[in-house]
Amino acid sequence: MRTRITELLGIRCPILQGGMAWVAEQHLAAAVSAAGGLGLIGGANAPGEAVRGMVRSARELTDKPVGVNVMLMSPHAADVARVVIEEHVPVITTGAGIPDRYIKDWKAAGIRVIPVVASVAQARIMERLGADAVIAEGTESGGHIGETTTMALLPQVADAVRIPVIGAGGIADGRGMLAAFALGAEAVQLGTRFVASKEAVVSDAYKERILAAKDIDSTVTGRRIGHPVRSLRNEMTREYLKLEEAGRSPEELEALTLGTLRRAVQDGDIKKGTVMAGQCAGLIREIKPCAEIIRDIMEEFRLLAEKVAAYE
Ligand code: TUI
Repeated sequence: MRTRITELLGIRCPILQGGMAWVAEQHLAAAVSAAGGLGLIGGANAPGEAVRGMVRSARELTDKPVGVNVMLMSPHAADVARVVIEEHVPVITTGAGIPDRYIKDWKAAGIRVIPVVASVAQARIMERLGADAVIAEGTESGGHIGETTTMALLPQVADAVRIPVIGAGGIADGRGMLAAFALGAEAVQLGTRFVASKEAVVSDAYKERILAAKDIDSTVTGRRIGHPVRSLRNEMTREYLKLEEAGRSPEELEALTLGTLRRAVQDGDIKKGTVMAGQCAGLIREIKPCAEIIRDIMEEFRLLAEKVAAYE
């Protein structure tokens, strides 16, 4: 299958894996890339040298391209920005900010740069800065989110920019992918679906919690402090929302969640840890290998596209 994104990235299937903190390490990224999509290593809050290690490990696992997501709010963002150049990483996605300080150097190094945006204004800025494409991420996503739904955001971003657009937020199967393409996307990015994969190095408790999730099981913390994060409802989110409602300070609320994503991902503490996941968690019923996830999505996309095309 060919779109401007498959051509730009040299991949077989227009499916990217989100650069999720603590989850998107070398095993997951390599598995997605080996299966024909684009796997990414999530820089998150990791130091540059830790990211370098993951990039090199991924290269041992696959000869297909693997990208890096640079989380711009990280204290190590500048460090990671330099390491990706030194390591000749072919593709960078960015999140939680505008990569204006780095994009020139990345482009000069021949790197494809694909920022995540949550609004039309951000998409226009990224195009002006020289981005190769943008990922329009709706509020259905897990983790740090914007306000607008994928359904409304994607076509407005597609109308606003000439560079190709990748759809993200709430997509977990071929139906979601076809919908995103109808809205103007030339690829999709999936996060939650790949957390519940065989290769993700994530506690069984976290994966099982995604399988058990219903449509209404996620909630958003941090809206009042301008830092909205979507995760599955548990003791942690209840405590957070209670304190947020009581008007506690941003510092106190930040301190409450410190280290809690790692606790859920690695230790399997899904009660007091933070279980970031998108609204599509309720669609996911089975842990599958990444190759099967991608194959099933592509097959469903094709069958459904034919079915839709047959309507008069
Ligand atoms: O970045 C994400 N999702 C994330 S980052 C993350 S790490 C974290 N952990 C705990 C608390 C906070 C963060 C977890 N999930 N998605 C991409 C994304 N980027 N969503 C929204 C944005 C975004 C936000 C602002 C992009 C650009 C932007 O520009 C800033 C501005 O001033 O307009």
